[in-house]
Amino acid sequence: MVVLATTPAALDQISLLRSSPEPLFFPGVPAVDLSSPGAALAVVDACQRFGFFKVVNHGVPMGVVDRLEAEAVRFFASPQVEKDASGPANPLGYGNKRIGRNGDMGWLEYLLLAVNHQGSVSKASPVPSSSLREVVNEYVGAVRGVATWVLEAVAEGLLGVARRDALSGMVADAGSDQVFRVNHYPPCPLLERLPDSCSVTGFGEHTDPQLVSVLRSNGTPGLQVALRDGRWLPVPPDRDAFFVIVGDSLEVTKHPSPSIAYIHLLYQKVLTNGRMKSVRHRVVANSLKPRVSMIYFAGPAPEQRIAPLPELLGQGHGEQGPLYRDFTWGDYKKAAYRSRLGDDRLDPFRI
Ligand code: GA4
Repeated sequence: MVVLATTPAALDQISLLRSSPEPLFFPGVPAVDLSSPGAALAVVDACQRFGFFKVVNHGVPMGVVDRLEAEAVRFFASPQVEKDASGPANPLGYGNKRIGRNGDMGWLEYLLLAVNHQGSVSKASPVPSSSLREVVNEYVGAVRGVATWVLEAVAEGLLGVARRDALSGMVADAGSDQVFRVNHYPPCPLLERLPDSCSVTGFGEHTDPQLVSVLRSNGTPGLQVALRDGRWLPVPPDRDAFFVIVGDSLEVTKHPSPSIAYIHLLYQKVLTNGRMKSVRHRVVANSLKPRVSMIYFAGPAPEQRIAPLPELLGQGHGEQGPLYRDFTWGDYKKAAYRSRLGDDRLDPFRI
């Protein structure tokens, strides 16, 4: 974080970040072609190595994506008083600069909605208009297919075809906890008044608590992901692709035997003593162009136990006792909402 002698008042309480001094050498964000025969293996590999990848040839009609983007742009351009009618986000609804309940601030406004197990915005969510509700339903219905495909590929890669639904079933469950958010990062002209080495926080660094998140943005850059060595990698925007982010509840690691991959629900930290993590990511503001992103978060039902899948137990990798106590998604979510964005949310669950 950077501290300046005089910070413009509009940026009050929003953290400034130091930009990366030199461009990173990185071969690029892994891209998985969902229509290719090797897609399932590529997904498992990308989850293991980066916890982040993009999918192309995903089959989601671009018309649906464009319609949602247009509706979102219209909503965020509407008078403040109209937007405020769907807020403040608590946690659902329209939010402006404030993220969560514990003092996190970013250069953005957003709409956060709950989604039911059929992929429709839940009746209780404060949706500003019926046209927005309609297009969000259409979009979420399509994009959760991408999340399901990814979860099925991971389960099949690790457990075999008979258990293909071991993870996706948690999201299809009638009580599953799915969330959808649209973020609008307005241009931040104040950036021009800051030293070149400074960026403004759009959305502070964090990991997503759920299983997987599927993100799509317009062509404005800003998203960055943390590499395993802690350096931040700017992700070039791709309007036609979806970015998949591995969440806290789904972490993938490799057994010491190189050919066997294992998936663990949080449990892998026990195995690697915290060396492998779900991917930290953040968004930095842009001085000129607005960024619009839409993210679907696939979470299980509140009573779902977060523990290793039974097949993965007793396969010789239990050298160390569990470092985390048994807990459910409901427990984890409650704790997440008590945390700050950048916190290590697993901490209270350590034995
Ligand atoms: C991060 C992932 C999702 O955007 C989200 C976020 C939620 C919020 O914006 O209200 C949280 C954040 C997210 C993790 C910690 C808590 C809760 C803000 C925050 C400080 C909707 C979610 O599920 O967790």
